[in-house]
Amino acid sequence: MSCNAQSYRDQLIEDPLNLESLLTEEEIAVRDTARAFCQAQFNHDVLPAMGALGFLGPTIQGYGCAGVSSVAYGLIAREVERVDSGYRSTMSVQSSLVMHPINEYGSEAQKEKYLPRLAKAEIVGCFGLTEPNHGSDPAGMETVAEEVDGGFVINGAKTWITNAPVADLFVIWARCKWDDKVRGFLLEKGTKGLSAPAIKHKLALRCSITGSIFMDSVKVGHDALLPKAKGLGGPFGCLNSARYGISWGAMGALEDCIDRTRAYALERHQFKRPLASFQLVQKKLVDAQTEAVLGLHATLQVGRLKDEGKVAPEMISLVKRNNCGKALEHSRRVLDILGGNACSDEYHVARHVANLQVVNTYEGARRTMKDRALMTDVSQDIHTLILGKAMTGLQAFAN
Ligand code: TGC
Ligand code: FAD
Repeated sequence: MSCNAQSYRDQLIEDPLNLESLLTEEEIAVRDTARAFCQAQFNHDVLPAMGALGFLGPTIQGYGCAGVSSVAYGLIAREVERVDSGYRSTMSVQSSLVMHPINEYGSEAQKEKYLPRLAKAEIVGCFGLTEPNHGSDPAGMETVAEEVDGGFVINGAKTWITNAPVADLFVIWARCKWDDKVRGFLLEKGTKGLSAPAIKHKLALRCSITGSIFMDSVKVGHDALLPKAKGLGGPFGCLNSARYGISWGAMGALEDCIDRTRAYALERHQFKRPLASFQLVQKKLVDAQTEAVLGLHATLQVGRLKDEGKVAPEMISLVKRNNCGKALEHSRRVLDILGGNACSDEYHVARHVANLQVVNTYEGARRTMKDRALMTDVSQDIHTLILGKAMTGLQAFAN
């Protein structure tokens, strides 16, 4: 052991399997910048502040983006989600679901027009895939694009879209009438027939703004089409990037729940002893910490493979499924340590729990609890099916 007993114990609390030793100097610098930023005041001007630090589209090379590793991107997501999943949502939609498709599937003109402004959050973007009748099953989408003189006409509706009510740029996925293939289109705010009302009174992710999108014969030019995306692989490719970031972020939220409940358990006394001295309380903390550490190390490995160009979507499904599920399960368990204070927003853990329910749901994973009392036997439908198909070669989504 290279460190003394005290520093080893400190490390056991902060970083039990020494994740830090697996990071490059640049990744540690990005993580520290993100951590310092996230301690500062957080509000709705957060996106421009993130842009100024290079946190938006951070893995993109050029166009005013930072060009850091996927691991560094994950470390940013982890720090931001320690504060609130809603801020990470806002950030990852801008980065993974708006800048990523423009960078991957856009023309040079589209990249030059939008990426530098998105990187600084001079404009905000949103990603419209989910529809009122098609969530887990985007293949059934009803939004259609028709080619007309001078461009395209788009009709349809999207729902539960992060950033939509404040978006300047809408990445819209639509089925094209001429060949029945799904393609992406860039719609600008203010275009006739395009509206994006907010979905109000959300119980979770309250600091991110969510809305519907209605497109009533929205006419756009040929330059609105993302030329390099044809078929569902287009939107699903974006989900790989977003799901990867969420895998880091969910662990950050869980880490914050652990830090807060550990501190509370050390301070709060019952039966003349700190709560932290009771074995059942220690078990909750240890179980949660173990899952956070294992989840982080697994996601680091996926990040390294991603940076080496060796990642498969199923690897991302595996860590998205595991980390979101474990974060929800263990944040709920440690919430108990707060007793009655669990229901006060002053203690923050219940807010994380509510957020993590959504984080588990969007991007294709939703948990069903077979044993709600013990919260032990859980499954996450869509990623379970993706991994089940990989293991058996048989797809179980539909007949
Ligand atoms: P399937 O037949 O499996 O595939 C159709 C085509 O897509 C390709 N593909 C992928 N390509 C890249 N990456 C992936 N992960 C891919 N998965 C599939 C596939 O190769 C095929 O290509 P081709 O060329 O042969 O046509 O499609 P399916 O319709 O059977 O898909 C099944 C399923 C369940 C996996 C898929 O529908 C799915 O993932 N559903 C979940 C939907 C979802 O995750 N929606 C998320 C919406 S965005 C969001 O929630 C943002 S929240 C962000 C925030 O606020 O943080
Ligand atoms: P459904 O598809 O109706 O599923 C309901 C339940 O049935 C789930 O438990 C599901 O797992 C299960 N189920 C479905 N099919 C199967 C099957 N074959 N086998 C077993 N079980 C199945 N979407 C975007 O496009 N862009 C965004 O920016 C975005 N942001 C969001 C922000 C928030 C706050 C929320 C809540 C959602 C957001 N979404 C976004 C939508 C999100 O991706 C969908 O809610 C999610 O994909 C699930 O779709 P659904 O809600 O229609 O549920």
